[in-house]
Amino acid sequence: MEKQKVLVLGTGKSGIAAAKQILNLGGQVILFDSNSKLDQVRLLKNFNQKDKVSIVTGELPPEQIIGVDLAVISPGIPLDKPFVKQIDCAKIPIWGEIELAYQSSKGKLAAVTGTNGKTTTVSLIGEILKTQYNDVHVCGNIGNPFTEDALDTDDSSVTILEVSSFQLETIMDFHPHVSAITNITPDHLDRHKTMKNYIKVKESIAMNQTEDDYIVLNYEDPELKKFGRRKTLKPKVVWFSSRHVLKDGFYYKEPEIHYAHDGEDDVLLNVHDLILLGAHNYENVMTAMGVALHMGVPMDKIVSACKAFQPVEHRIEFVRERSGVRYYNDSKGTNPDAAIQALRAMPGPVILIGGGYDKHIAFDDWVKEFKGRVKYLVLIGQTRNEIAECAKKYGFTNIMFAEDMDEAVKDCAAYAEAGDYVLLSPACASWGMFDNYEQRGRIFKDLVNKL
Ligand code: UMA
Repeated sequence: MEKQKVLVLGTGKSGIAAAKQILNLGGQVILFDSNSKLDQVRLLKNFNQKDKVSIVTGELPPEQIIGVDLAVISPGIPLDKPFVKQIDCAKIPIWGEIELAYQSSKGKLAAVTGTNGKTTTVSLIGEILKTQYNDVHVCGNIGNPFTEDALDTDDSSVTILEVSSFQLETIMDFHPHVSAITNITPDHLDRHKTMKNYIKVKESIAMNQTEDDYIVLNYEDPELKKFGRRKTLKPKVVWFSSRHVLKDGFYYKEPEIHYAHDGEDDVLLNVHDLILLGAHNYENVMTAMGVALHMGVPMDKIVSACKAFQPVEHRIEFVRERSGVRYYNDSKGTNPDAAIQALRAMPGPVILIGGGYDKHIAFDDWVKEFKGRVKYLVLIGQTRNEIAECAKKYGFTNIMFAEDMDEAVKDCAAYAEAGDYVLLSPACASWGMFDNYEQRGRIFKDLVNKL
């Protein structure tokens, strides 16, 4: 990287962290962002005066790519953007931010992808790894870019990464020792266009793994079951199942999680001893157990860490009880499948806040779950008309529209009765109304706490 001229695309968290890594390695950075409204002076405050960094916003003039050795792309930038094609045509290699970090990182690496459950699983794996190793890094799509940590790792370090499909699109040598795919259900089809593409990109997490590595897969996911049985798949497969008793792997049989291996069947824990709720969380626990075991953590430490683990922020997170109404924040429910899980986890009638950015996904499966569960649906964002039409198709008509989260929360409070559950679980991304799902969740919690 020394003396190299690197064009970093995107000035969000990933772009800034990638630029800093390149500067630390002695490179020179041009930071580009297609948002012309960005404040360049504010962006420059991320760097020292002596740093060799310049900023370009709006259009990318052709002269800016002259002499560029490498481009590093942020995950949120689609690869079919004209400026990305322009760089590709100029034969400049394009690495994802994850790949850049991977090239400089040391120690053991595990990576988890999947449509849902990634964040809980990765956080739990992080907690388990900390019981065994001194230098543990938890990064990636979970919120802190891998490039922020990569240069701080050494041979004794252990890194657990959450990787999204966006990040996997631009890997090259990226090679985790243990990988996991939690599940694959429709998401991000605005970007990947077809389910086939989306599945392929998720499966690429294993593309550089060898026979010495491991991949943890969901036995109940039809796509992953096929993938795990593919002859060309090199890593050893560790299965987990929430519905079938397995002869080899982790499985849940109410009320216990078992580990079947070498002709033995060990009962690991009773799920009532977990703080995490719901069958989807038992799947997350089994994924984490599979990853941690093959990252060298003894089973007794794994089990104790699982029992002590608290739910992560924005994932079926209890906010408060007011006048007998319990409020839950599931802002991380950014697709129908995640939102279905949250809805199923609610023990009583639900007033549901849904809607947001349009990822071109059908809402039918989510809406079908409303019957007998949802009392009122409060809709916000770009997808609200589409969701309302879909709900009406299935005979659900208790629908309200709100202009913003403030109005949505007030509507919920006005309609909720003691014993009801108010749930923000939008089945959509936050973009368009909020910067990210974290901001959406925090605004919701603030408004609920102010009621
Ligand atoms: N930008 C352009 N041109 C474009 C699109 C975006 O210049 O055509 C610029 C934007 O103006 C903005 C920057 O790119 O300045 C944003 O980059 P980014 O969208 O990659 O966002 P980061 O802040 O770098 O955050 C990213 C991940 N975001 C996305 O993948 C959209 C974060 O995941 C991740 O936590 C972070 O890197 C650290 O690794 C968030 C996410 O929503 C949580 N992920 C999706 C999901 O979980 O479903 C995939």
